[in-house]
Amino acid sequence: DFSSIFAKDLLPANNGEEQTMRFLMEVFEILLNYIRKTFDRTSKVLDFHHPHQFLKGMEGFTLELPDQPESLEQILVDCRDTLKYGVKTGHPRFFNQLSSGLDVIGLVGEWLTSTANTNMFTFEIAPVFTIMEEVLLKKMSTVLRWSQDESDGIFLAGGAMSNLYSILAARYKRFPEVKTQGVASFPRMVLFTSELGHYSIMKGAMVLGLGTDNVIPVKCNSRGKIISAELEASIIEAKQKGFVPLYVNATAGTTVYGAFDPLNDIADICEKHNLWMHVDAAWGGGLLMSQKHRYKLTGIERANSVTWNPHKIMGVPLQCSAILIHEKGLLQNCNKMGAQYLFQKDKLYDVSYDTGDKTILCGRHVDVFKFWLMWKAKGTSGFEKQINKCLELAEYLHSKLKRRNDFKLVFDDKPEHTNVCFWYIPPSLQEMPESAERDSQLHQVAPKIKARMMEEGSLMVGYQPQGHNVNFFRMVFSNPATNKSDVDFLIEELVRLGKD
Ligand code: ABU
Repeated sequence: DFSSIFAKDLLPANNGEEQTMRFLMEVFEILLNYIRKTFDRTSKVLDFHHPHQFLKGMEGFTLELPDQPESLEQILVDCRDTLKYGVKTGHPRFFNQLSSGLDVIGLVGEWLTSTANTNMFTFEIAPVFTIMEEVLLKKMSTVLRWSQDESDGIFLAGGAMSNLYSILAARYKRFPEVKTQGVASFPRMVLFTSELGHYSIMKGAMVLGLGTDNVIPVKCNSRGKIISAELEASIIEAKQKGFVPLYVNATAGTTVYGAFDPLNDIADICEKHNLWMHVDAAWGGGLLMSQKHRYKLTGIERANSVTWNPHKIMGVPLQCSAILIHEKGLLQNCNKMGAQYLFQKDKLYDVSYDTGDKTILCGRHVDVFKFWLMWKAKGTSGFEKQINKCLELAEYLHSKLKRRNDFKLVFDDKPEHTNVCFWYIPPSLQEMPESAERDSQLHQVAPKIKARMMEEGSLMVGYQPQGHNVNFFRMVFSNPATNKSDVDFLIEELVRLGKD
């Protein structure tokens, strides 16, 4: 019973060790229970409540902050409730996002990281973690087939941030004076990206003062890949208008369709017109670990920069995202401010390991330990098996849906990544001829099913419209806990929830 024990009684309080140990053991029990439930298919993926219910407080769970300390008994209740009302993203039937799963070694890595509670800016205070980062970046560069002497990088807070850094590095490489003079002194720079690429390229252009109007979307073919001829035509047109084509973002694994752009063709165009080639492989990068699937990213070795998120299909707990730059020293020169209170040059060790000035941040979370620990525990071959399994599940779902007339696939051909996009066609629409009215009714099906699945908590899958396609489901596999039985369940559950 912790009802008369308070935070002040825990370490560093005198004689606080016993209470601290008892309290942590209780917390561990709560976490272990949650982990058990996460993998239990009879347990719900979520216990849905609306925002206003959280704000009002429910069943003794209030989010209001008190003026006086509450007992550790209440703190334990709060911990239990926080997990109870959250979403079990490691559940084998959570398919909502590109990042899912609950890797026990990764989790241990995250616990240890929080316990160490340090900052990545200097070797001085993170000696082990800064070197681990270096080791991981080198290993990832080797997987990219870049020479280690020419590669660099840093772990950042997500793929959008990594994409932003790629634009920043590209601009600095072309116009280093922009660092001191700002954009006003320079010609209008334009960027190119797939019309189906991630919206973070637009955000990057906005943040860096280039402007979203200067991001030129490039048309894709029917499978969602950039049409290289369209890219080259857009570059030539931009030059004729007097703009400076700076950068192309190619995508390896688009967010919705999972498409891979033709990287070698894009590299040829970038070389010909002297543009920086970035590959957003946040989602697709993991496939490089698979001998069977890595051919889909052929040409990535020619990129100037790559975004790769191990927190997606590699299953590393959030967050873990890297920007890799194919030029040593560029990031440091681009972002360095040399604050003397932090980056003193006369320290006792090799200060090139004070990597914090490669970023536009000051403080930086340790994202590398869990990834390093998982790589040790699985080996490269473990990641390969995990990723191959996810792709096999996507093919299994695709082949099952292809044989049914109550589902329609967005793409009939075999999935390249684990994205499988489809419509569920309820009985009332099955006999209805193609028409605007049918499309309008079909558009409402996925959101209705999604609302029912959230209320029931039996699974979670995302949906969206895309271009001329009305709302459809996007299934993605990235959770090692998911099996074929979960795919069978998904189909039957969508039929059940989709009843007219
Ligand atoms: N960074 C894109 C993640 C989107 C998703 O999980 O669906």
